[in-house]
Amino acid sequence: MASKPVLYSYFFSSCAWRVRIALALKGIDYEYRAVNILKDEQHSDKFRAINPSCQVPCLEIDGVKLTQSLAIIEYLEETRPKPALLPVDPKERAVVRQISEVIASGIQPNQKRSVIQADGQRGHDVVDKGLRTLETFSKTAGKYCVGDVVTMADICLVPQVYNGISRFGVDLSQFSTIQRIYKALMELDAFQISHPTKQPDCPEDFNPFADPIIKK
Ligand SMILES: N[C@@H](CCC(=O)N[C@@H](CS)C(=O)NCC(=O)O)C(=O)O
Repeated sequence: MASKPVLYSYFFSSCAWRVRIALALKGIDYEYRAVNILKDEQHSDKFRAINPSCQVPCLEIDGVKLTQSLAIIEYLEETRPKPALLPVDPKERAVVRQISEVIASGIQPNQKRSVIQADGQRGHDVVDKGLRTLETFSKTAGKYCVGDVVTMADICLVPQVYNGISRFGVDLSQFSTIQRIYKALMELDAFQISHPTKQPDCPEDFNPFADPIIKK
C-alpha cells in the first residue's frame, strides 16, 4: 500500500498554504510535519537533509520529494487530475499561470521575511503594487480569478492576500475584484481547513494581525 504523503509546512507560510489548499481541493490525505521558520528550523541539519534548499513547502509523495509550490501543484494536477485546477482552454490556462507567476515570482519573493527583515513598509508596498497589477486582470475574472471554477490562480491569490492584510496592513478595499474573489474563496471548505490558524503548529495565542517579527 502506498504510504501517506508527508507535507513539510509552516502554518504562516503562504507557499505552504498554496499546497495545503491544492491537497484539500483534491481530497488528498497527508501527514503534516511542521518546520518552524521563526526558530530557523528550515536550516537545521535534519531539514536540510530533507530539502537542501531549506524552504517549505516540501511534499513527499509517490516516492519522490517535491519542492516549489507551483511545481508541486502541477504534479498533483497531472497525477490526480480531478477536480481540475487548470482550465482546458490553453488561453485560460495561460492566464491562470500568469496570475500564479505574478504572485509566486513577482510578489512573494520580494516580501518574504528574510528579504525585508524588519521593514514592514517595504513589504506593504510590494504586496500593494502586486495586487494593483492583479486587479487589472479582472477582465477575465468570473466568480473566481479565471472564470467560475477554482484554479491554481485562486490557490496563489488567497495566501498572498491574507499575508498582505495580516502582516503589512494592505487595504484590500482598493481592489474591488480581488476583494470579491477573496471573500468568495474563503467561503470554500478547502480554503478554510488549510487556513494558517487551523494548522497544528499555529500557536494558541497567535494574532494574525500582529506579525511576530514586523512591528508596525
Ligand atoms: N518559490 C518557493 C518559495 C518558498 C519559500 O519562500 N518558502 C518560505 C516560506 S513562504 C520559506 O521557507 N522561508 C524560509 C527561508 O527562506 O529561510 C515556493 O513557491 O515554494
